[in-house]
Amino acid sequence: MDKIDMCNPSMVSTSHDVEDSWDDEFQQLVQTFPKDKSFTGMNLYFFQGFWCPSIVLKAVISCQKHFQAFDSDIIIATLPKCGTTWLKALTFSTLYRNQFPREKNPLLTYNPHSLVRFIDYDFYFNDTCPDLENCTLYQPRLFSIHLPYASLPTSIKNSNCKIVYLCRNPMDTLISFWSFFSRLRGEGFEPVSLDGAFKMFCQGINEFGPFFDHVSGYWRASQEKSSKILFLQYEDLQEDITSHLKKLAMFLGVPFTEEEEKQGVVEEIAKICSFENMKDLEVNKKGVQTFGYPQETFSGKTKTFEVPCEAFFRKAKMGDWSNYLTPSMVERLEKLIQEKLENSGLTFKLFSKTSKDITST
Ligand code: PAP
Repeated sequence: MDKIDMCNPSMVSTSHDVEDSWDDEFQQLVQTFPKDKSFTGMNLYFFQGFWCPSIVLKAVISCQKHFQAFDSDIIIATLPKCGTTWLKALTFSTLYRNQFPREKNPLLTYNPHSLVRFIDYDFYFNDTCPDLENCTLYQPRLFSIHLPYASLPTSIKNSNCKIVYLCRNPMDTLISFWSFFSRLRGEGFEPVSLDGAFKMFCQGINEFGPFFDHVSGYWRASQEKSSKILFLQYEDLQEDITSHLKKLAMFLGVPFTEEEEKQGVVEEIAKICSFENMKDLEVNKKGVQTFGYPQETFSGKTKTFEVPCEAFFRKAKMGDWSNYLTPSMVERLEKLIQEKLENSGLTFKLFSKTSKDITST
């Protein structure tokens, strides 16, 4: 098995390795796509209106061709660094709560990314047409994906499956993104400059970006199809997890019963999934998360990449951006938020430490 090492700074250029492994037909197809390098160091291709990381481009095309959604499926959709790990934990614990003993939530021993696999970064990473009939631990099937709404496999859009989307204010998303990749590059290597990261983020050049297109795509779709898409914001979950867990359970078709509410099941799930609890679990302090779904059943050469689990748990603080962004950066992003979301009805809570309390833009 080939391993793409996310912890090694050379990961930043492994996309070259990925490209070397593409067959001629694919190389030719990809040559027609505009190319750039993200501030994370990854090669990106502009494809169907978004910046697709080269390591996952083939998987994206495969899943668009072959993924067959069931009406009962639940899909978690996010941009990276918007709270994917948390949403996976919350959805897994809520949806399957009656399928394992309360004191034995698998989250206590597995990282959420092992329990809820990516369609793009896991199942289709090594296999153009994997057998996904019974691929999840419990039923109904629960998957996650980073693709923008417009690029989802058609069967996800056209079936009755449900999508839970989570976004986060762009300032904290950027800082979380930048910190994650700066840390993964390791010591002794040139740090990723925040200035450069900021400029690229504002231009929309980042994994699955532009940020605002991703968020707006799901926002509009959720307005049109509210029973299919639940649109959530990280800041709202942080402010009131209990009522959002109830909303999530209702949306998933598994509302909490009065009895469960009396027994404190909602608070129990919130606590298990809390940042404080999850970051202190042995698996998340010492474990390594492997992506690429290295199943033995997959034939031939498989590629995987690993991320230390602790990297998914940094600070989880709202408004942490105010410790990093300069006033002119803040001004530019605030203008961008206004411009991009004008008349959409969507706003972000920015939670700046420096500007009194909450800035809602
Ligand atoms: P990913 O795209 O690499 O999966 P993702 O989980 O989407 O990352 O986002 C990581 C952010 O969620 C981190 O934010 P920070 O950098 O601002 O700290 C991480 O700390 C935060 N996070 C992880 N788990 C939780 C949780 N249980 N509750 C709240 N926030 C969390």
